[in-house]
Amino acid sequence: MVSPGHAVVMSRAGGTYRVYRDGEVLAASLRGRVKHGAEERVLVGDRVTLELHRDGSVTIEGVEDRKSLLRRRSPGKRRGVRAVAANVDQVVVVGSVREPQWDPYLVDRFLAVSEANQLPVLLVINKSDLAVGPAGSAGSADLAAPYEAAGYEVVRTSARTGEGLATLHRRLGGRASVFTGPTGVGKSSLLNALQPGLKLRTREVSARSGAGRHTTVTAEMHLFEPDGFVIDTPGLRDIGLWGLEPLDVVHAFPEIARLAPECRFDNCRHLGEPRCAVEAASARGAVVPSRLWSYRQLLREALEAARPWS
Ligand SMILES: Nc1nc2c(ncn2[C@@H]2O[C@H](COP(=O)(O)OP(=O)(O)OP(=O)(O)O)[C@@H](O)[C@H]2O)c(=O)[nH]1
Ligand SMILES: [Mg+2]
Ligand SMILES: [Zn+2]
Repeated sequence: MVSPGHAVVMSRAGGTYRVYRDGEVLAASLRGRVKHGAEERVLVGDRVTLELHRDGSVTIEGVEDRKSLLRRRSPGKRRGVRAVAANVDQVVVVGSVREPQWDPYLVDRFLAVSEANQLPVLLVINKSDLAVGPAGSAGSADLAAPYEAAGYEVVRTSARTGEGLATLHRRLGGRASVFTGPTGVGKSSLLNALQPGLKLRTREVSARSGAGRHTTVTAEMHLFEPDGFVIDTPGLRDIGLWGLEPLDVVHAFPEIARLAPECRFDNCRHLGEPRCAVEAASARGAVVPSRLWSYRQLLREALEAARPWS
């Protein structure tokens, strides 16, 4: 061995890990004793200890304690928890005004997953250049309102015109951020626009509309100059299809959770119980209908999945 050092795992392909250390990226494999149960042992974002060997090979000798863990829980028959990334500081949920159309339920679902992981969230409304479309199409300001009311920070961007990119850039410095959101909304395009050196693969404009196909296929971390890290994910595949537990859902909508102490019942789930403060707030327009709808839909799904006999 030449010199030990601390390093960060950027991606994994089979048994090979790309590890960033002191401005360079090394290919490393797992040392035998770290290898046992390797699937979960070393994750993108993990800080690891390396050994550089005389023959030029590099091995991962150990993994440092994690300060956070982004997890995915598979619903249905193949239940179980899988980790996506370690040491994440914030989740950037990206949606687009059009192409694909803004989908409040999907966006709420991504936000709920971030909340369930107790990670701070930034909401990005991309393709704002398409907001001035045919009469009747939503402007990005309208789309932002329910989320700003709930307390989320919202940034409107366009990878095409550059709108909002300076603001987003500032929010990515000095921390590790995971980009997530439906496929095709421009996650990779935004990252490329913010840091052209990344050269992430994005969907060809001319490509046939392959619904459900992801351009980005695995979670991959990149250095975000000068002092941040960004993880691009194939949104849905990595965290969109999480199974949330009922309790996760109950806490995942901040504006709804804030009202809960005023409900008649301590364990009110806001599904039509008597004297429900959330129901009352919604009747006077203080809770946005699409948010309440998403909450109820996610909670019903979670309750259904949690039934032991299903
Ligand atoms: N008009 C417009 N098009 C954009 C913008 N951002 C991205 N696009 C286009 O949207 C398409 C999808 O962009 P990607 O960056 O590949 O989307 P993605 O979210 O990374 O998709 P996945 O990797 O499949 O999850 C590409 O054709 C981009 O050129 C934008 O701000 N405005
Ligand atoms: Mg992508
Ligand atoms: Zn209630």
